[in-house]
Amino acid sequence: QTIGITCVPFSGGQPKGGVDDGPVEMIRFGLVDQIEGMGYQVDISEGMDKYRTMQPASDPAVGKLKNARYVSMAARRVSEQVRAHCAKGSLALTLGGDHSIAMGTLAGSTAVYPDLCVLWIDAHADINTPATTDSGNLHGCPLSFLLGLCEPDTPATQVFDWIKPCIRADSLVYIGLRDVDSGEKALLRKHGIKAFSMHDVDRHGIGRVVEMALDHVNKDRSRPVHMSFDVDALDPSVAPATGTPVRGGLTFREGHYICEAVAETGCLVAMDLVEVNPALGDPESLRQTVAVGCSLVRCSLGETLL
Ligand code: DIR
Ligand code: MN
Ligand code: MN
Ligand code: MN
Repeated sequence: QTIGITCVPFSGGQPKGGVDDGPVEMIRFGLVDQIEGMGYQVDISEGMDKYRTMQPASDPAVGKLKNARYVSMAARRVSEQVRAHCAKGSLALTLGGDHSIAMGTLAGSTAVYPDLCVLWIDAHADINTPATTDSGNLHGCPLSFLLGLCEPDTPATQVFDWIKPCIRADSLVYIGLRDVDSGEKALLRKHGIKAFSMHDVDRHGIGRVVEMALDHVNKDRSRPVHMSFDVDALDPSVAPATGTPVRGGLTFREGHYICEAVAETGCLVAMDLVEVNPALGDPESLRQTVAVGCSLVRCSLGETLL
């Protein structure tokens, strides 16, 4: 089995610099050697500087959306990389970068696996539309584009016209939510999207939550799975170096348990590990967050299965 890695040093989906250094720090930490050490081939597609150089000279707000053209171009490039990895039969591993790049990873993976289901592990729902977003940060919006929930025929949909709706509402499930905007709550309700918040993790335990989540989108464990893991799903005591930390998150073990359970299904075809921001916090916070990011990836590839 080959792991096709796409590094996406990109921060245009939110205002804090540094998240574009997430991939290089995870690679520097030894992630490629670690994955090869598990017996996989690694196919790492391109250098690190492509995304920074594609920023348009002028990118005025599109409605409320910030850096919309830049995000669109970057995500489109990501989609081509991920699609190519999946088409070769590799497991597509994407290292971010902020979560707006998931517009690209999921556009790419669903092009090859139209029937795949999505596990979104995050403190946030990332489903704001161009109309509901308060911040205008596109890392809070990728799912609205992928699910086709954006208001039609607006300037925003024109900038992102290459994204076709590719995920059905009943093929998406969340784990870890605890900071969801009111407009997002309305969308989750309206479309009947299944979400396991931290309240559900407290009530049922992570084992039961993962089982219920997989039962919802993948009852007989036969569909391909794309797991998009925002490191801010973890508690800030476990993953401090991230742009929008929220108290009361997943413990170290709960986060790893999710990855192990997904590995156990044997259905994983794509994974994103995003929002590691090495510029935030002291050197120890950075080391801890990079280390936990790498360890989540390894667990998702089956490291701790006996
Ligand atoms: C908020 C925060 N819902 C927004 N989202 C974040 O900006 O749309 N996503 N931090 O990762
Ligand atoms: Mn988040
Ligand atoms: Mn985020
Ligand atoms: Mn996110």
